[in-house]
Amino acid sequence: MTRLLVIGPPGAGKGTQAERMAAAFGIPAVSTGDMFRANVKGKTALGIQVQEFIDAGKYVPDSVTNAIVGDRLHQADAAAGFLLDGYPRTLDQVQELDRLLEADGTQLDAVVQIVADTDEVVARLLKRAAEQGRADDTAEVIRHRLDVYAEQTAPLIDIYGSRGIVVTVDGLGAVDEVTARILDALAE
Ligand code: B4P
Repeated sequence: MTRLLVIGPPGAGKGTQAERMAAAFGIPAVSTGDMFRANVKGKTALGIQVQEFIDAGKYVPDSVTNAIVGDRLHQADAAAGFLLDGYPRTLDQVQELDRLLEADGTQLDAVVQIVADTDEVVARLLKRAAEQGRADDTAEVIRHRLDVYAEQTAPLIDIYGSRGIVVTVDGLGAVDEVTARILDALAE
């Protein structure tokens, strides 16, 4: 398993599990959310451009997101594989990823869908808000992020499902339990 992606609603545990999966498979985790937040923190030109979208819980425009992922996947450490966390999130991003992989003569091995109900993800994100104060973890912005996910990203699971590469895992329970479920499901 060298080319993976993890998908699920905000708060499902994507970032949390992505780190663990990447370590298990010896591949880099590529998180668009982390890359955007690092740029916002560093006040780079990209950070200044994307901050308003992230703080409002809106998706960063596809052209911007596709460009940073394209650059990242062409770095040497991603040549033998990668784990994408939080990308693709739109149909346009799926098409761009398909194009990138085809150009490299590769394809995705699996799409891990982490499932968690709305009450649980809202509770987790509000807890993170209290602990870390992320600008997009307020109750109102969380609601908007969940709506955007349902409208724009959830339909992508059917696209990958029709390719027969989706592995669905229950995201409830302790972090270690969820990791074990994912690794077991990928080993089947
Ligand atoms: P992300 O960084 O991807 O934010 P997220 O959906 O909240 O997921 P995250 O990985 O942080 O949280 P997780 O579920 O692991 O995106 C942030 C923003 O960036 C987006 O809203 C958008 O503006 C922009 N963006 C990113 N990618 C984009 C793209 N492709 N296109 C356009 N825009 C894009 O964890 C949440 C919390 O739950 C954590 O506190 C964690 O500790 C906790 N948790 C995890 N697992 C748990 C468990 N089993 N039990 C209890 N708590 C758990």
